[in-house]
Amino acid sequence: MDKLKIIGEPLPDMPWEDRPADCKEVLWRYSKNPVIPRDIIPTSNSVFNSAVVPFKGGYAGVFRCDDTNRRMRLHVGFSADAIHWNISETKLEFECEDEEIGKFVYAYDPRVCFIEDRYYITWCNGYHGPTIGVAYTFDFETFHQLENAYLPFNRNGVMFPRKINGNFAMLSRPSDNGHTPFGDIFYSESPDMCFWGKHRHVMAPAPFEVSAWQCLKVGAGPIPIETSEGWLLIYHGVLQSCNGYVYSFGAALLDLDQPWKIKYRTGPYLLSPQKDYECVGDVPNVTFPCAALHDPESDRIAIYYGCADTVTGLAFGHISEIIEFTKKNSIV
Ligand code: BMA
Repeated sequence: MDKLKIIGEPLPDMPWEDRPADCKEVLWRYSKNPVIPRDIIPTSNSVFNSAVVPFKGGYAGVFRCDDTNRRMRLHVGFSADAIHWNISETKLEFECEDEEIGKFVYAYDPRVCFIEDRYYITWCNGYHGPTIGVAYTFDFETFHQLENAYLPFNRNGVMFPRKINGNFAMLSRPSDNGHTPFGDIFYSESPDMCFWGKHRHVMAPAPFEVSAWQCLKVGAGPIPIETSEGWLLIYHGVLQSCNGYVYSFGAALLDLDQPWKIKYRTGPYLLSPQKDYECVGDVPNVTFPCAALHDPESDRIAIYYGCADTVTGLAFGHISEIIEFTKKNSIV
């Protein structure tokens, strides 16, 4: 491969640990996982499926904190090192010009994406069932809520970090009102972050006999990373075992100009629930990535993933190795 080019701001101080000597995997886990415990704030039952970004020389995040009523809430947090987090004890409140849209029902699985001059937050928003809520902030203090992107039911709204074909672009996964035993990833564009269209199919679950970990449903994970090999998308896939759903994750490379076209897609998973904290919790056997930090210069990536719907884990890797692995083991 020609010299790989990775787009993004330098992040030399991002969280990092070298690959352990005995590790042969593409990704390896942070030795002090889970990086965020379930009870980091007094009222949280669990903190998982959360989004972190570089912010003002440190880091900010929007965290899924289910409370001890087991209600799904978002909370803002800040950190100097992206490992030790100070998470607000009060839930994130959106400001919204339209009362009907701004009426809070529930919020979960946030993603945060910096585009041009602000941070956009997308999340699974309760509006007659789950759909994709959208908001923006400049400072992680005031959040302006916009129209929901889609009709219900939808989950896993993940924005691209720049406009594509002159439009904002988002991946999502139409779903049902329950635990959705199906799910494909779709791509949509918007000229104004209000009206979404140009919907294109991106990815279906894989056939069981080809790649079983992703044979029931798939959904986009962190914000895609732009590289000279295409958009690097980390996505989750689900297998249905006799014991329930199992959530693992893999990678795909999407065409830069037509991101609904998949160039490569991993057959083997990159990470699956194997550690106790990934297998035991409120929902066993879930590894669910929602954010990644990366440093183009050092080729490093740190992936934040929810573990068993209870705590947050961190895994490390090299972008070039993930790309090489994806191309070598592609099922496309
Ligand atoms: C999905 C979402 C995620 C969750 C996963 C496993 O449908 O609700 O938030 O991590 O199920 O329970």
